[in-house]
Amino acid sequence: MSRLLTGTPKADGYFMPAEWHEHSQTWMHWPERTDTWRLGAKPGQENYARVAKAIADFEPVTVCASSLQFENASVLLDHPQIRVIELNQNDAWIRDNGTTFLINGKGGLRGVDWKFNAYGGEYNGLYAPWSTDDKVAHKMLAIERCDRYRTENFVAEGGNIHTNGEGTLLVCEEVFLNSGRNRDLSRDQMEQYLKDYANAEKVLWVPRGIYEDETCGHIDNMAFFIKPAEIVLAWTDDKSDPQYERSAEALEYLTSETDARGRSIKVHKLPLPSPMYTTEDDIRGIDSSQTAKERSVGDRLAASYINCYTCNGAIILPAYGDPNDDVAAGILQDLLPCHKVVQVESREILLGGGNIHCITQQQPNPGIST
Ligand code: KQY
Repeated sequence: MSRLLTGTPKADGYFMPAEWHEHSQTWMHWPERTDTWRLGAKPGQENYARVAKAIADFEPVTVCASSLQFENASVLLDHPQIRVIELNQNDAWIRDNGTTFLINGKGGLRGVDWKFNAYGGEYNGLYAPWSTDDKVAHKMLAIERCDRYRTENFVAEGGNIHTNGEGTLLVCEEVFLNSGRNRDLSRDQMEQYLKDYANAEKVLWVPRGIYEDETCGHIDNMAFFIKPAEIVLAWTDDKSDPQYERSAEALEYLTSETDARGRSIKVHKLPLPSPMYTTEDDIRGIDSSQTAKERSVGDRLAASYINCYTCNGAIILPAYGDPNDDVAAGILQDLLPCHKVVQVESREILLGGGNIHCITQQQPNPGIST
């Protein structure tokens, strides 16, 4: 069971720990919808399986598949550390429709069930319906017997919330200020929700995310905390690329900021891969539909190495066959010498509009203090 709590995590002493806090497990979905994932979702499933197995070499993984896909997923995910369970979805982005787990430093584990509207609801959402996705967080918490906080009047996705686990959140402004999310709330009201439900004292608002990111610019494609007062930022030196001014303004903002404890933020630039575009092959085999985002040849893909995932002892890093794959891996390896950087080719996930961080959700070990 999962009781619905009426207070806030902040009032109850629960907080969102940093992604590097030890995990009990990682959660993922299993892609299925054929109007988003080409060729019956088979290449997408293979890509999800590669990510799941890479993580499972370091920690247990739970993959949620629909009843139709349970058997198939179980075969493709054969690994001693992976369990497949039946749990329905509208699409396969558990970073966003899943719970944000919270701990209290005394062994307690709870979760936030953010209201989810498929990245913009009827205004500019990416698919419809999204009601099954909006129940995923509750179901995860029920499976884990954890109590739940629900933000019925505040839409948020986990992909737009990073934390250093020490009172500072990192979000992207263009997502929260987009009319499809919380048009009746002011920025201050949204900040208060974030502070109350992730339990933080300070929110860093990066102005914009990656150019043409269909989520409206999720922070998990643009920047993340690698250490409590150190952030890695997606970067290009190409001033003719529309991404340049986005990265430059984020750099200027972050380097002028401090975290909740008053520490200056150190920013590490992580190069982007060369711009990538949707090809005819990428489009072929996507089923026509009125209820999912249309994809066209020549669309700029929001490829970034920032969309990586920190698990116990490793960073699972997107690879694209670009010369910067190894540059990015080297930078992260130098920053985190005790983690193993594991590169997983992820173009197929990118074609669905996200990447490795978007398809994973960490469950922190509540017995470990931060
Ligand atoms: O950026 C993410 N956290 C998710 C990407 C979702 C894309 C939906 N098509």
